[in-house]
Amino acid sequence: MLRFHIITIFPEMFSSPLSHSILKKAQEKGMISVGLSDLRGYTTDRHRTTDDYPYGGGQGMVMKPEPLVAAIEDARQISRKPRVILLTPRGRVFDQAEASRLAQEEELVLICGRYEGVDERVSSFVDDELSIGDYTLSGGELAALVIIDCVTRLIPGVLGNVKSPQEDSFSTGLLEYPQYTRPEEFRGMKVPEILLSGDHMKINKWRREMSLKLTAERRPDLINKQQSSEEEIKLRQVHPTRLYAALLHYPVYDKNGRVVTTAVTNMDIHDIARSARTYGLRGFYVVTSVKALQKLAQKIITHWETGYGSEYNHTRKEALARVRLKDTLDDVIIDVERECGEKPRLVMTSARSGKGRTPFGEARNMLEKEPSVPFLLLFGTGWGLTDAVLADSNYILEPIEGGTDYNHLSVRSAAAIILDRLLGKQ
Ligand code: 9D3
Repeated sequence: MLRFHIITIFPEMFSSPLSHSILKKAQEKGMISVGLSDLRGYTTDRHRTTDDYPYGGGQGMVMKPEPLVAAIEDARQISRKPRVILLTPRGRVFDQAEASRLAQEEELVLICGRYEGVDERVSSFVDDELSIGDYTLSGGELAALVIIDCVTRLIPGVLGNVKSPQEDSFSTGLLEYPQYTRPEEFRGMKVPEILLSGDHMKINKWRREMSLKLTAERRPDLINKQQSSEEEIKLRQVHPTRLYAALLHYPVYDKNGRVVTTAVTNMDIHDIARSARTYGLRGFYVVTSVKALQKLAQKIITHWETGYGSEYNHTRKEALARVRLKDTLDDVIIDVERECGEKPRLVMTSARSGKGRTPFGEARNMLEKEPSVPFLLLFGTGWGLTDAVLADSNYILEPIEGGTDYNHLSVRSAAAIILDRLLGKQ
């Protein structure tokens, strides 16, 4: 029996979620119990005040320490071995592994904050601080419910099928394979033949492969978290490229060598997006910090993604679906890190030759040898990327040369040629 003890100013928020489905059954079967403490019961003033103005001024209210700590001390008295957890945006981020640890406890005391936060001194009275993710909630109550739901599912006997929590997608570290039920054909879409075959060896193999493929495509960050190295190798074979490209409109040089911002062009976005799709890049970033130009780029993208253009031309929609708009190169790096769980290596492109340029053959080998490392190809507009970008790059590719004294490829032509040299079938 796992006991949850909630401290909140809104105990009524818990009634409906706790009286449905799995959580309801788990309580009925005596596998969990949920006790609710109304924080107002621990106030001592006439108005039953739980918050107050922040010292030093500023927006919003702060939860007073006295009622919270009185409620915590009361909970510690009642229970033998409680684990007291403060729910707060700055806590460690709750995940499936954390849920497994919590499921081993006897009693969990969950403290729900409200307002803009909790008096700092309350931290000294808790064992742990948890958040449920990087977004802002109005208080800890929904976070507590998320944790109760997730932890309860892991208690043996709560789910009908004892095996299911371990087969759960986050326990294997992979996303779920696609599921189908009747009818066999729906709006022209058929259930994959293999699922009707009755051959369970084949079906398991198909499901496993689909899980691997889906995870590699949509959540490569989960793959990095995985323990088993054999698993990892398989996944990397399914998705060989972790290559991204970024088209920088700032900082670039103009023809006089000054650092400027260039205009976003319709043609560059379209053509490089199509090249990116053709060569299997994970993403193509258009980088400009000028808001008006971002708006223009967004208009170009949404026209083909969701507007009239998406009906008119599906292949272009598919290509433009990989375009992502960012303010700065740093924002691009953060986005790749979020997706892959690792910062990309920066590969700069330049029309100028110079010392230490990486030959295409070498870069191609590198991408093949280290398929799990994300790489970000940087393309400059105007008269090319600045020395500051050069200094931050891990590699600079050798220039493309046509064997004449004229060397003025457009960035979209250069991008296509470079992608072919790095990834094209030979
Ligand atoms: C002004 C800065 N805000 C921090 C991001 C203040 C603030 C906003 C919202 C402080 C507390 C809250 C209420 N949120 C929670 O109590 C909370 C929470 C969350 O907002 N996101 C993810 N997990 C959690 S757990 C508790």
